[in-house]
Amino acid sequence: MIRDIITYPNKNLRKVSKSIDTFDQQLHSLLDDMYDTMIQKEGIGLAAIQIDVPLRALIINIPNQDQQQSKETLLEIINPKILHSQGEIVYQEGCLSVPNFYEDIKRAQKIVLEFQNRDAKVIQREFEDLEAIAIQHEIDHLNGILFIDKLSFLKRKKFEKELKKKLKEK
Ligand code: QAP
Ligand code: CO
Repeated sequence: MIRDIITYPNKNLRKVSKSIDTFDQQLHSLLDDMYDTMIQKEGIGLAAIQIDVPLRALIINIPNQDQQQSKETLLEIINPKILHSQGEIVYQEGCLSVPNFYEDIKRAQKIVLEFQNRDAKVIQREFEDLEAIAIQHEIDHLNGILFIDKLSFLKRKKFEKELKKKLKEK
């Protein structure tokens, strides 16, 4: 089922999401709905809070070389914890909750992550480049942080100006 995405400045995006301790059919439905919603909106990552559910779950699906998204490479990440970060990488990020705005953000290039899958299994794995960027972006959502919070003062002004313009146009 496709659900609605909440967008900035909806204050629920500032909630700190709660850890998940019940791995039941309801959680599986949530993850399935997140996937349907992300694909329909043409996203590559989504946190549960973006569909207004304040739980520590996120999904990532990076397209392959042919720009195709495949469910085989879908990552479902619950209760993530970054154990190590290393390196730096800059990437022009966007967000389904901040539509039509993109800006360069600096993140760790490689992370070691501990998380659970939908069956509660604890997994430790290393991620790099675009997957690592996406995971860090989505973990920020779990803590109420948006990528626009990481902009310089001037770039943040640029964002607020563009947002005002968009609101006027409607
Ligand atoms: C987070 O972002 C991310 O403005 C996921 O009009 C960002 O899926 C992961 C999107 C950077 C890795 C690198 C944004 C779609 C999708 C828009 C997204 C839009 C349509 C953003
Ligand atoms: Co986002």
